[in-house]
Formats: sequence, structure tokens, C-alpha cells
Amino acid sequence: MSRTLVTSALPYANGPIHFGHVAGAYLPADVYVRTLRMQGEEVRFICGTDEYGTAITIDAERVGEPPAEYVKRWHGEIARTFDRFGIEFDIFSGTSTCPYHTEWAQTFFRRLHANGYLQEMTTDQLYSSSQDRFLADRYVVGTCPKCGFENARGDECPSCASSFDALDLLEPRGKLDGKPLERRATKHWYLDLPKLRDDHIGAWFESHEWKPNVRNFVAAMFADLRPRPITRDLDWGVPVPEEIAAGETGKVLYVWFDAPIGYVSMTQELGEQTNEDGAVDRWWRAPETQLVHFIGKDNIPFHALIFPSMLYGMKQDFVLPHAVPANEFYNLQGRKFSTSAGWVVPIEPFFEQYDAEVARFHLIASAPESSDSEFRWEEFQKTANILADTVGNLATRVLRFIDKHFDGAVPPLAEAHRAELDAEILENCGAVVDPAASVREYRFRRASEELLANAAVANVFVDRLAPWTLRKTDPERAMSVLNTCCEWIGWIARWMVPFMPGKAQALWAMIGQPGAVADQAWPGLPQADSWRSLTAGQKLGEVSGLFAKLDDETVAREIAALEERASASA
Ligand code: B3M
Ligand code: ZN
Repeated sequence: MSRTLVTSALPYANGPIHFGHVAGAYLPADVYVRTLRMQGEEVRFICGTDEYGTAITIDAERVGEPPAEYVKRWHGEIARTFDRFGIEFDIFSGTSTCPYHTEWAQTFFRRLHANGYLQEMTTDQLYSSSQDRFLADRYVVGTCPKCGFENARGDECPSCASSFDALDLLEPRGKLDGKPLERRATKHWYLDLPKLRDDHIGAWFESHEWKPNVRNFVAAMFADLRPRPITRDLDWGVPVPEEIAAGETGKVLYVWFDAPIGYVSMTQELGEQTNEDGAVDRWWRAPETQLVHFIGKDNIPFHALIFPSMLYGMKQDFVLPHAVPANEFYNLQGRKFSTSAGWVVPIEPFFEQYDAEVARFHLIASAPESSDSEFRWEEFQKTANILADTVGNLATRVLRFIDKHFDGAVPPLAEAHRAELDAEILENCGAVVDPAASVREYRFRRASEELLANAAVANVFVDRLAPWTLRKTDPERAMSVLNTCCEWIGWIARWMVPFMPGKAQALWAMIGQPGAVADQAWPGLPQADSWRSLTAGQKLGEVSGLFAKLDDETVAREIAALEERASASA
């Protein structure tokens, strides 16, 4: 059987995770992992924070904290958000704390060097003698070479929108102290992407199936591929191995070089925690492994081209990605999510008021799978109410009725009714679909619709067969109908696990089933002769409302609060 190694993009440890990230790279992965597990597959789910690089050092400097402490704080915060959403990685580590990360990142660098895939080049960069260091683009401002705007950034001009190299700026200055900068020569190492493309990666990419956004992006990159610098002059990062640096000091690996290697080093850390010997060999260097990277679209080049090139360039049979389900962007109520502009849904207050599992389901149902999409409060309300009307309503009306009139136990099925009721629910009340098939095609939105449609089948069934009136005219048949409903609720509970694990468990307990529903095998599609499994007479659990409806005032209040937050930060 195949093994599946699932990764979600390592979030930068310098800010909160918002709904956009969650809907893009984390929830779909969690649903995928839970589905595969129920299908009996061996899966590892790896994530952690991305902790090096200038984005981090700048922010840490701004708040006056050492980078190591700064990232630790954000690591905790981000882990808490994932926890709130019920996203369960097998490991959630960090690139600066994982005990194997430095070694792995340096090993990659060494082997790529030994295999002839790195080039050394000396170029001029902007140097600040006041700060005694080379400055990355984001630390640089100056006069735009195109339009003369005096506050252009290191890589682009906000006034005329042209982009350029920081060296092209006229009168470059340090962003932090405004002091003039000079050009100085510095040596760096470049990953020879054209050679890696010609040796293998080009043919590999061509021969593989990709989501259209991935294919288009990488095809465009192939057309104009150049060696890419993978080192920086910085003091926060994995040092370039000494024997290769050969006396050059202050060189670290570029954050986008070390970060994806984090997937490998964290796999080893997980192996250590679970006593799995040779975890890296087993998961990264075995042809049975299917490697799946869940990411947002801005990470496509790194996961579909650069990291695969690095893996191949090791020449040690590292697996290359099997799929890169890259999502588009997820916006909020018509605009981009922006923490600084106050255009966000603050996570903690949200979870104090709303159901995390409904949020899970809604983010999946509205995920930006094939085009940009957005979170809208009106849509969230719709989802919450549909769940209440289908799954919630079914459970309460059927199970409370059984409680009241049939002693709170699964009523018996009369043999005489079996074939007819099977046909009714399996064929005549709406199409029944296995959502796992869509999940395996990374069609999570469709899978969520299929789950709802499967649940709706039972509503059609009870409406048609009306056990409430049958109870008086034909109690035996009423019991057969209710028995069938209980069975169906058991199916809904199992189909629901990947999407709403907590609600699935609650439903499972309500029909009196013992144990964890997540430990059940994936049910697939019900077959007429074998789909029933409940024992008549089995006591139901306590029946409670599963979903709360959201009213229009709540939605209006949230939209107003969002607008207020935005104008307050403006
Ligand atoms: N930290 C970028 C991002 O959050 C980056 C992902 C790294 S995955 C190896 O967009
Ligand atoms: Zn300009």
C-alpha cells in the first residue's frame, strides 16, 4: 500500500494566521489526512513555523526582541490557532528549534555543491557602513530610477509601479537609519536551476499531471530560468557550511532554501518522538511515498520547481512531489485580508462566539480551489443554517421522537420492510455519493457539497415516510423507518469525520455507538445487502442540538464591526 506524506506550507513566525491561510493550505490538508487515515492508509502530516530570513529579523527588530524569542512567541500563537480549528499535524515544529534542521539544511547545501548544482558568484550589493552590514532589499529605500520618486522601496516603486534591482536606485539609503549606502562586492552561491531542469526536472514536470495554476506558473518560469541565489549576508539563518564558505563570514542560507528542507528535518524529529527508526529514509527516499504539498498559490515556484530541484539534486532517490494542490487567494468580504488594515476576523473573539466546526466546514465549502474566493458573513450564516436544517434537524427530530415514543433505543427493522426501505433510501431520495473520491482529487468544495447532499437524503426519506403519522397507523413500519434513519445517521457521522470531527463524534454517540467514530473504517458507499450495522434495542445516547442557527442581526453586527475595525486602523 502507498504511504502518503502530507505537508502544509510552513507559516512565517511573524504574524497571526488568518482565515485565508487556513482555507488555503491547512484545512484542506487536514481533511485530506483524516480521510486517508479512515481509508486505512499510512499518513504523516508535517508542519511547523518558518523562522529565519529578513521578514523575521525586521519585525523582531521593530519590537526590540531577539529573533529567537520573537519567533517562539508567534510559534505558540499560530499553534493555538491551528488547535482552535482542530487541525492536527503529527508534528508542528519550527525551523530554528527543530534539532535536525541545521544539519539537514547544510547537508542539502553540501550535496548540491558536490553534485555540481551550485555556482559561486561575486556581485555588488548595498552595504551600510553605519550598521556594518549588507542590507536586504526590504531594508533599502532610495530614489526611483524611472520616475524620480524619492521613497521607492528596494525592489519596486510605489509611485510608478516599476520594479528593479536595489542597485538601480539613485541615492540608496538605509530604511532604518536613513544613512547613505555604498556598493560592495560580496560572494554568494546560486542554485543552478537551468542545469537541474535539463538534467531531470524539466522532463519530470512535463510528464506529470498538475493543477492548471501550478502548470501555468512553472511553465512560465521554465521559459526564463536562471540560477537563483540561495545565500544571504545575514546573521539569522542556517550558516553556510564552513568548508564551503572558506573564510567568508556572515553567510547564511536563504530562508526559501532552508524552509522546505524543514519538511525533511521535522520528519526526522517526528520519527524521534515516535521511535520510528530511519524515518527520513522511509518517508522521503522510498518510491511508495506519495508526497503532497498543500500551499497557497504564491508558494508555487518553491514547491513545484525549486524544492523538487533540490530534492532531485541530492541524487539520493528523494521522492519528488506527487501533487501540489495549490489554492488561490481567499479574501474577506470583498477585500484582501490585511492584519495591518484591520481587515480580518480576529480569531479568539470569533471562537468565543462561533462554532469551530461550522467554521471548518464553511471554510472548506468556500475554499479558493480553482479561483479566488472569499469569506462573507452572509455565506457563513447560510452554511450554519443549512447544517442546522439538514444534519442538526434530522438528528434532533428523529432521535427525540425515538426517545419519546420508543424508549430511547434503536427500534427494530421488520424483515418484511427491509428491501423496500433499502431501495427507498439508497436510490429514491436523492443521489448518494462517496465524498472521499472528491477529497482524493483535491476537490474539497465538491466533497463538502456531497456530504450535505448525503445528509439531505435522510430528510427526504423521513418526510416521505413520515414515521410521526405511521406510529399511529402502522407502528411496526414506523419502527422500521426509524431504524433506517438511525442507520443513516451513523453513515452521516462517518462521512462527516474529516470535515467536522467533533460533530461526527457527537452524532455517533447520540445513536448509542461506542468508541471513537474516527477509528471507524471509511464507509464508502452503502451497498444494499450490507449497509446496515446497528443492533435493534441498543440505547441511544443523550440527544442534544448539534448546530445553532445564525440570525440576520448577528451578521449585520459582524459586518459593522469589521468596517469599524478597518476605519479605526486607517
Ligand atoms: N513561509 C511563505 C508563506 O507563508 C512561507 C512558506 C514556506 S513553506 C516551506 O507564504
Ligand atoms: Zn517610480
